[in-house]
Amino acid sequence: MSAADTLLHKGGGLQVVVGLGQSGLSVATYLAEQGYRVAVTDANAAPTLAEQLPAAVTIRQFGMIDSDLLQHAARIVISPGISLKTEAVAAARRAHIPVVSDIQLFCEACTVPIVAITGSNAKSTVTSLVGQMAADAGINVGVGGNIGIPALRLLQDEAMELAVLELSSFQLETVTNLGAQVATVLNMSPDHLDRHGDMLGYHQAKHRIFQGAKSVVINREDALTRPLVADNLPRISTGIHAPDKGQYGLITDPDGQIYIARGTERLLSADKLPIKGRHNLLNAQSALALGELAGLPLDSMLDTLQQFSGLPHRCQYIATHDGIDYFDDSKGTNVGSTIAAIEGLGSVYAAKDGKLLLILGGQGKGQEFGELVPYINKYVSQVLLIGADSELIATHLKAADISDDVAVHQCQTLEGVFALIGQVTTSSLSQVQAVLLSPACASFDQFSGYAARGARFSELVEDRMQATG
Ligand code: UMA
Ligand code: ADP
Repeated sequence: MSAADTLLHKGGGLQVVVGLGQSGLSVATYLAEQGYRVAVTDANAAPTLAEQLPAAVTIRQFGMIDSDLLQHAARIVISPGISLKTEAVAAARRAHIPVVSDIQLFCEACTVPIVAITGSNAKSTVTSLVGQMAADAGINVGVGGNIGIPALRLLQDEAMELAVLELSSFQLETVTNLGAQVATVLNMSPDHLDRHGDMLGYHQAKHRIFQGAKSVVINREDALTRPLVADNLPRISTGIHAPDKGQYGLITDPDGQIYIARGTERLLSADKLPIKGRHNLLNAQSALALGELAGLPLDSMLDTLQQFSGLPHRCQYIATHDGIDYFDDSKGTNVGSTIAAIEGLGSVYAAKDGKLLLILGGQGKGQEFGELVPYINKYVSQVLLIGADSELIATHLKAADISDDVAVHQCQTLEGVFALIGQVTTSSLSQVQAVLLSPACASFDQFSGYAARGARFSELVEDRMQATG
């Protein structure tokens, strides 16, 4: 007899958790505490988190996503890493069994205001900034979601006054009526198309963040960040141009000094921010606008901006060796983020007649890498390719007319990159003043994640410094 046969009948209240990663564990624990009957299934035969499951969760089907079990569920809670198209899940949906994410359970139980943040890029940076702004303003804030702490774990703090959530398209695709105090889509560029099929599917998933929102923050330069349905909600915009009254933007003085501004009021000059690059000036504005709509005091938010030094693996300065600066942007996992990194750093080095050496590649996620070419042609002299999709990337770059002045090398691995780096950076023709790891790809073909890829990069920089003195 299968485990499913011993279970309750459909509708009898069984909650089936699909996937036993961090979010699956938080869901199973939460639902068991609530007194639900809970079952867990995972394609992995021996998920490492199984030993942390509460004893009350006795039905554990590992080694495959158990279709039979799913058919007996009153509700399925799916992990973000698992596609709704997975056959067992798709069959359950056809049978009209509700499929939700941990975020749905969170928003149904959460009684404090939620700041909800999504976008193709900058989510973690803006989420951390808003969280820090709230904490610095003396608010008991919970920060979680895609950033790494499953949202449901935040509910363990009963004194929490504000929740700041980073949400991925995977977490949003099954969420209804999130009801955030303030919601934003920071920016939209292609990512995860292998899961969502096309930009439309990806856009639809992201825009579920606006359902039931009480106010919104939009990016004036990116029409895809605007809610599609007309509404009269309080709305603040951000952008790189001078802002209208009540909006955020940048004002550039005749002497070149750039300020973050709200309407005509100059709030902070860009050089007071430890985080650099135009993209980070936008990120700072997004955090200010979200904070404003969540009721945070402006002066305190401006203090936070002057303290916040950024997160690891996001255009993070590592070291200077032989006159060359090394930057780890391993979190640059899609074309949009890598464009921001090339532009942000490239413009700094172009001002000194320098070029970038760019390390690209990994798992490509169905993106069009030719979109990088205008930025590469302007700011990069050497492209070193690694990972599973390196041949595909080379083909895309060529088809998009990468300049003959840019040398493209196939290196397979980061170790291969460092074997070549001395040779290409010392060539007087290369003008390389900075090495930038910003792969525009996922890392899972060669690493456990972007953090491991970034850590290996730093190790190899360190080794090179030791070896060459
Ligand atoms: N699994 C299956 N079948 C599959 C795929 C996975 O059974 O087809 C199982 C695996 O064996 C594993 C479990 O599902 O046991 C993993 O679930 P998961 O991939 O959803 O990972 P979690 O540990 O629950 O982490 C998830 C998010 N991961 C993904 O969306 C892939 C984490 O975001 C998030 O921090 C965490 O929930 C807490 O909310 C990570 C991420 O990479 C950082 N996000 C993507 C991104 O930022 O680009 C979207
Ligand atoms: P996410 O959580 O959305 O992946 P992060 O804050 O971790 O975002 O930043 C990931 C990468 O996105 C950074 O390493 C940088 O290359 C790029 N990035 C940061 N801010 C922006 C922005 N405003 N627009 C485009 N790309 C950005």
